[in-house]
Amino acid sequence: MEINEIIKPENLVYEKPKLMNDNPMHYCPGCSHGVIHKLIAEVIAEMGMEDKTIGVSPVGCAVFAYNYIDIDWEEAAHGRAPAIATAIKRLNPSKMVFTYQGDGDLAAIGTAETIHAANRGENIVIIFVNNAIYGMTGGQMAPTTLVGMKTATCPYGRNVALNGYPLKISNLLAELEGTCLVTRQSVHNAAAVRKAKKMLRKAFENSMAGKGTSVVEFVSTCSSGWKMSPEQANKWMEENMFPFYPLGDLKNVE
Ligand SMILES: Cc1ncc(C[n+]2csc(CCOP(=O)(O)OP(=O)(O)O)c2C)c(N)n1
Ligand SMILES: [Mg+2]
Repeated sequence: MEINEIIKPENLVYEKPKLMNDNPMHYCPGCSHGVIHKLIAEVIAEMGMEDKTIGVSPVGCAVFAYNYIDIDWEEAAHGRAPAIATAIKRLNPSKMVFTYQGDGDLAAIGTAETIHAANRGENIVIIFVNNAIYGMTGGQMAPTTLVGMKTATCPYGRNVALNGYPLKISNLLAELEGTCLVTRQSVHNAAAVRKAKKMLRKAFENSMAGKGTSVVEFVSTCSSGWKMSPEQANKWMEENMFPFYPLGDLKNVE
């Protein structure tokens, strides 16, 4: 095939998701947020829910998520996304509603909102991007920071006696009656991306079927906050994050 033929959009194997617009992303090289955005955009379009989806943006690095995926969005104050999503979904049951939250947002300042929305079984999807750090504000310790992991506020490493244990909040959420799906995924390689997309779709379908709350955790990198190259960060995540936050379903009610 001639090169001009190959680069015709219909002949390309890879296509940018239709819902992702052309705004340049502000994320750092190697950041997991961009890939996760892409999966969300693909799943919404494949479900034909472009005009019926409302995302709730967080406070954190993904605060500008509304700039990149062309659906309706609502911005929430730090940690309050599940409460906002509750109101949106209850007032508009025909809409598909999801929150997008970092570990600081979901597991620190928003713990109460997260646990109670899930315990009420709100028909929403909670997308939880766990990079074990407060990325946006300069890499401070988060509830999910691993023991021994160095951050701006624990430069000698997280110390259990001082800082307590890392919080496996997805495990807590899986214990609640209101959740129907709690799964831990990642986007560090092609196989993981495919698996994550499948679970994301299941989560969105659950919310429309009225099955309760679905939680999709993404164990993620923060190369800037971790002070590593994107490649080192992926490797570090595999070696350190996955043993503590193992990938797979914690709960999947058919
Ligand atoms: C009420 C309130 N408290 C604190 C902040 C400062 N703040 C902004 S982002 C952030 C942490 C975000 O971390 P996380 O949710 O893990 O997202 P990430 O940036 O790592 O993706 C904090 C504490 C704020 N914006 N509002
Ligand atoms: Mg974070």
